[in-house]
Amino acid sequence: MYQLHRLRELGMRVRVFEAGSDVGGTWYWNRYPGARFDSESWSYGYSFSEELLQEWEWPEHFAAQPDTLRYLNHVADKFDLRRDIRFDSRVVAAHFDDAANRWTVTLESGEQARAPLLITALGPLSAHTLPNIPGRDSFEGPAFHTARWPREPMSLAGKRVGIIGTGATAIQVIQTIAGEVGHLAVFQRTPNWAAPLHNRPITPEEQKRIKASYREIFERCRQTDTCFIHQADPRSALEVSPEEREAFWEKLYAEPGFGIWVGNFRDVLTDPRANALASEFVARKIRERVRDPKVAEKLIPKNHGFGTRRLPLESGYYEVYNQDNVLLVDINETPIERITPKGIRTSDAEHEFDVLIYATGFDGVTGPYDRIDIRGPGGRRLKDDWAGTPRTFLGMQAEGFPNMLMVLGPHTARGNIPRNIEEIVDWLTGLIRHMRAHGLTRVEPRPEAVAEWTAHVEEAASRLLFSRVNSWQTGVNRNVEGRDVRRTLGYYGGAVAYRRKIEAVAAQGYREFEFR
Ligand code: NA7
Repeated sequence: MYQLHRLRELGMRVRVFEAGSDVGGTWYWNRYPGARFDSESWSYGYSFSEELLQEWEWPEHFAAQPDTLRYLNHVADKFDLRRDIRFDSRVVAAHFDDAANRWTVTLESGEQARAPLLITALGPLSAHTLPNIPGRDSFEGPAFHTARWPREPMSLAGKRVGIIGTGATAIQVIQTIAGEVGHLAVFQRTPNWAAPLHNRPITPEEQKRIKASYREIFERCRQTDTCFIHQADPRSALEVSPEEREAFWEKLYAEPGFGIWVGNFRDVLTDPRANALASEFVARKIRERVRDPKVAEKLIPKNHGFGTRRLPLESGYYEVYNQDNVLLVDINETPIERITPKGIRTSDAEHEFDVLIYATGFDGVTGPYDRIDIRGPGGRRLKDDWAGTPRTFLGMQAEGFPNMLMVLGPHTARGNIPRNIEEIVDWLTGLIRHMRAHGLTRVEPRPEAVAEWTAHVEEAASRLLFSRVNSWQTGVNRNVEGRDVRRTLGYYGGAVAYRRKIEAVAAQGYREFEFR
């Protein structure tokens, strides 16, 4: 939406193809109960329009999905974006015609459109995946992925519900529905570390203060490596006294948002010893909150350290397991054998359900690209090029795919997504402006620039503990063929370094690109 807005400013004709029936992307598709920001609302909207900032009121510090969807609709209306968006238009192919210097985009309906420039804004988490479990289609009741929650109102009150997965999504669903369902069985393969969100409504006084300080808020986001308001503490967890460490962690655990993740001691996410101490602290919290010690142990990750996967934030998640109507099924102990017409059969029991929920995640970052047949000159397929790992320059262009520009592609800095999006869109808009000013019609990164950036991306990721752990962030999704090997899908050298790099490339006249 922001890219459309910026390109219009250049006087360009733009056509946006959107698979959904309306605007919203992630917040259009993910309508499951409890879906909400884990990021401070007031740091997570668009920053480009002062008027928009001043007129919009976030009701809560961490906005719920309906509010975010309302916000994105408001933005679409305010900037009159809909007239250039074609909804219900899933793109299935994009082929580059070398001689004509044009992309041809094909929709599911067979319709085609041609344009000199193709911009992908596919979202890193839009290709949802279902588990490959025998009998999956045999279940007689409603069964759906969280990203395809039924649009018509559906009450879960008193129902027997089974949910597969315990990622950020599942945690939001579980804590939200546990109080109303008759019975809830959670099928867990890997427990995740989670910490309290501490959400609450924004008071009128806070609203005023927020509106008066947007410039400072966004300036602060510019200074942190994740673009969140939280910045890592410069101290090492290992150099402070145990009392000091404990006090700091207690404080972080009691504070809202991602502070405990990205505002922790500087080495918690890089040094295994510091990480082990932080993990032990959070494990203790879980043990305190879950009454049955056996269940508590199952909920404590043993094979990955705190924060080495995207940290889900929770509101009463652990206490859910103290309820009589909630059962945690560790599928490592009792594997799922099949889905049956009545529910789920594990190695030791038949679980009967009225509703089955798949909170089984996404084929992250490259998945949405793999699902489109993208071909460059000579029929070169992006999917083949990226079969091992993606190769990009700045995460904004792939080698061999002229005039295809990516918003939030692989290898860009990621954290506070709207901040990342605005930065990339502004930069791409600058590149396009440069091309138009110089009469250039074709852009492609130089192979040596791609090689250098890709190597730098790999090197930066290797310093973080998360790159040794399987997750969507490291490109592992065992429900997708060939996606069982870890890859580097983001730039983890920090948003500040990323910005410095992209600004330098622009300031020096885009020398890493070949233009025609
Ligand atoms: P995640 O974080 O990828 O979580 C998916 C969950 O589903 C995770 O617990 C998986 O277990 C589980 N899963 C996936 N496939 C299976 C099968 N076949 N059997 C059992 N369990 C399975 O996705 P989310 O939607 O929760 O969150 C994605 C992002 O959205 C999140 O990081 C935020 O940025 C917002 P596993 O861990 O693979 O063993």
